[in-house]
Amino acid sequence: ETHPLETKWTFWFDNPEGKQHQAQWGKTLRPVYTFGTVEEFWGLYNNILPPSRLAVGADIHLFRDGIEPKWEDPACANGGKWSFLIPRGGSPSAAQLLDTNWLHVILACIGEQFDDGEEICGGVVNVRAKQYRIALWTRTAANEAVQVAIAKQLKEVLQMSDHAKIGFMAHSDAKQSNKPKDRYTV
Ligand code: M7G
Repeated sequence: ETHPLETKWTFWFDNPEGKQHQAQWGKTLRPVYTFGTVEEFWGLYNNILPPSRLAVGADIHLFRDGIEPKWEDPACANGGKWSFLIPRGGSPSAAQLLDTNWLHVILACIGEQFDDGEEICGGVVNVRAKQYRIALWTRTAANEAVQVAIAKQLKEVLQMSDHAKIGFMAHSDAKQSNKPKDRYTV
């Protein structure tokens, strides 16, 4: 017996070497696996490296089928992302926290745990030298109420404390500024 997901989902990876020049962003970003059932997901998940094992510079994206993990995609163009950092700073638990949080973001996305599933484009992990970043990309940056509701659910899914803050950045703001500011904070 198989358990179909509401939509298919695709993992995308980016090769850190392709990103040395900003002008090339996205050139090495590739879709690698698409799955449509719970069983296919676990088969894949058990055979790919967790994000904590990837090289600095790597990006993993899990996006709803048909949406490219780029600001330029029509589904993302007016959207933004909720994101938070996990500092690496020598703490062995950072890797574990990353892998657990990422799995929970994946399960919340593919299991359609957000009230407004239409808003959810996908999730991203950026592996960087000093920190990891996890993000949830959504469609409608201008709709504060919807974004805030999603952030609250995300914090519940990740069992984040009320003191921990996550910020929302609109892609249009990220495009226009080197130091973009968060639109919303929860
Ligand atoms: P990042 O990889 O999200 O953060 O973006 P990082 O600072 O931890 O590496 C780094 C840079 O990549 C951005 O400032 C943009 O120049 C470029 N970039 C990132 N994304 C997600 C996009 C995108 O979707 N489209 C375009 N054109 N550039 C992007």
